Amino acid sequence: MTAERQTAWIGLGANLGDACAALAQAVKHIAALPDTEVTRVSSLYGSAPVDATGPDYLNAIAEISTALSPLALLDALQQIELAAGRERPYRNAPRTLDLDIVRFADLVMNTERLTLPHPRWQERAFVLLPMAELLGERVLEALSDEQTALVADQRIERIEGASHWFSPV
Ligand code: PH2
Ligand code: MG
Ligand code: MG
Repeated sequence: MTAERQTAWIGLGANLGDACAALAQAVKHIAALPDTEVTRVSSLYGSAPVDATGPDYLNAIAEISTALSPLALLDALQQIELAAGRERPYRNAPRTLDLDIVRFADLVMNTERLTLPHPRWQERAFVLLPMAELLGERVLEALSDEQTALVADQRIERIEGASHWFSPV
């Protein structure tokens, strides 16, 4: 039996080393996962660290179609982070690569390892803007006034269109 494919959205971020190369390489690794296809990627964004210190981040979102379970996907993403030299000295430390599952279909779950949707995705411009690019303005229209005010203060700029920073093989 083949498992049904689901659409999921993965947040990519990096603020150490060659962040652009790390993100592009990560998309290739995600595309190479079993039973998984990268269907679209957002533009590349530059953003000031939110709730964190260190250099500016590069951020983007990859939309995938996958037959992996959420936890199998999480395991795979953590392997890709490790291969990119990811270390976790303290919470929100600068990183060579961060891969977060933002949404997995319409799944809502709350376990020790994984909370879906990502608990803070609507409080972060670096997630909201690329998600709105892929899913439309309704992503922003769904925000509360508080959330809108919160993200309005976060510095972010669109650096490159999707086709410039990532070309599918
Ligand atoms: N990731 C964090 C904390 N803060 N800020 C920006 N701009 N981009 C990130 O990816 C990011 C962050 C924790 O994962
Ligand atoms: Mg993160
Ligand atoms: Mg993470």
